[in-house]
Amino acid sequence: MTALRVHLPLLVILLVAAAASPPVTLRQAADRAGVLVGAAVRPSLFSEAAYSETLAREYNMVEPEDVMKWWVVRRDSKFDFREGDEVVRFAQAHGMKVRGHCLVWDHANPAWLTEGGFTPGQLSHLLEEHITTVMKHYAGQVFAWDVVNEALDEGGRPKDSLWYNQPGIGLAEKGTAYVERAFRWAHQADPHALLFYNEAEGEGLNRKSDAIYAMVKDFRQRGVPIDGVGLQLHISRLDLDTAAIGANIARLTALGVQVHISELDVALPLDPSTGQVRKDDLLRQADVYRGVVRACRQNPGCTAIQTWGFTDKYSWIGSHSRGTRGAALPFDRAYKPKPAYDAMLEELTGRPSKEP
Ligand code: 9MR
Repeated sequence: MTALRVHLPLLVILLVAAAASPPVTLRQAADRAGVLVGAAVRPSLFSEAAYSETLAREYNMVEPEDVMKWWVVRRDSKFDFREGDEVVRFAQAHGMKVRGHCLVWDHANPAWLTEGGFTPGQLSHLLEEHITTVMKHYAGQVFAWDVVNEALDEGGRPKDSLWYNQPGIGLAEKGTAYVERAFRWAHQADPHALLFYNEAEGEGLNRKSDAIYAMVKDFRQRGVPIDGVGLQLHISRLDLDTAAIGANIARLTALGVQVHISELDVALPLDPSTGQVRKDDLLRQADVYRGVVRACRQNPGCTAIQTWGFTDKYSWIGSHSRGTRGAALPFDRAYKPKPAYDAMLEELTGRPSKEP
């Protein structure tokens, strides 16, 4: 008791100082700003101390990069939640939210499904069972789901796919009716989860984003349960039109849905002999990160900013580009924050993170 009395004023001073001091991590800044800052993760890397420590320190949300996809959860036709559960356990241990990805996509599906010769009736049953079982397993643990991923082509038309028309779930050539069916099943499975449509290259103003807008507007008018749109933002150009992204966020949120920046990364060209990036590219990359975070923060309906991984040590870009591009994320290969990190922190706090 005596010790408490002696130290109480000191404790109060420390608490006040802590509340007033500038946030030093993305997570602190995001918590104060009331926004989610997340990263796509691979649970096989949780055993690497720098990976886990950086993740838990800097982020308040995680999303499995791959382990909640069909090809992991349904490697054979039985359900296997072990790797997804590891992500949930990590998040719970560190007070983070989990964003689920993804229930309906024409990629990352197991061969038994894509080459099984199923009829539309059988596929419809399989998809309903999948959405229902996965979402019920994670109910209360995964707060938001990418229900349907990348269903549209560049022209804004539904892509030919297993779920749409090859052979589809029985709604072939009926536009976005199969997307609607998936959202309705998802809502039945977990009425509390936020349901997102997630898309690539429909972030600014173009035919694809016009089609997303039209679909969401139609869904909202007819009471189809959709809560948000994920704008992926895999960026490979450093002259990004962030005003167009801001305008797209504004028109989507005006429909009453949230927007999540869901897969942000900014790939840079690598020197073919050294594998290094140019220093001024890192600064230009930081400006892109800054522009995206700013476009999101300008709109209260944009509630999450997530990068696709967080360290350049582990990113899909390397293998995808056969080593010609990379260094796309806010931390370098040694987990050191890059200028992109500083730019994110500045935009989240509203002021420079470092003294000049
Ligand atoms: O980064 C993911 C990579 O590890 C997988 O091999 C690939 C196929 O499942 O998916 C990558 O993530 C994609 C995401 O699921 C959807 N948007 C595009 C992402 C990058 O390709």
